[in-house]
Amino acid sequence: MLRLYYGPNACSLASHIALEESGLAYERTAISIFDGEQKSSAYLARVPTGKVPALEIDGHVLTENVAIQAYVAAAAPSARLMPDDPLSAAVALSRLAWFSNSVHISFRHMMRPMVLTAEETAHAGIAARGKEDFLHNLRRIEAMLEGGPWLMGDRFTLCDGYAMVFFNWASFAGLDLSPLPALRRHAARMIERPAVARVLTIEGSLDRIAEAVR
Ligand SMILES: N[C@@H](CCC(=O)N[C@@H](CS)C(=O)NCC(=O)O)C(=O)O
Repeated sequence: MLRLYYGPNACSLASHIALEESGLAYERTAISIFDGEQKSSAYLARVPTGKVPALEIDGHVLTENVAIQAYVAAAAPSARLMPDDPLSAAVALSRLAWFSNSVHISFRHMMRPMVLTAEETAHAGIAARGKEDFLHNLRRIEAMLEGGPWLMGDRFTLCDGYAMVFFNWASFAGLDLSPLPALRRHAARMIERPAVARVLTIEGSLDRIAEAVR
């Protein structure tokens, strides 16, 4: 039995897309991170990190998008969510790790500088640097799409689902996406996938993304 704990429009979108694309049977529970539900005693009793995503697998709780995605890919080999050859699989894993440890963090600095310091005079500077880093990271993803149409070439992989998190956040933050045509084409291709469209509908962001790719 699988149950995904996710926050609508949070980074857990990467795991949500992986599960929906995998064809595995799973249940989902939305956690309202804007209301602080991830810090409730009920959630902390299940997921001590107090973060989303978390995947409950027969009572075992797995955290971290990269680990959840790797589990899903291994549990559903017929969905072919990772490249087949070892080098390409390692490159895909390297991209997933970078998404998690750098791209996510740059957006966090941009939107939530207060998590780094309570010193209010520092917030504008941290947010500005976060925005600069996030835009730089989006340009790197744009360059990765050069060989396209997917991030790892001719086939959808877990990397594409994770990249959707950042397109979603960029459109939510109202960033100018016109200098990133490949990223916009990628998002347009993503929302044509029935599994991705289902997830974005459930999370409430399909219409905004459809507008942003026009
Ligand atoms: N590296 C983790 C990051 C998890 C994370 O920071 N999740 C955020 C949502 S994007 C969260 O739960 N924030 C709520 C909080 O920190 O209170 C992963 O990729 O799973």
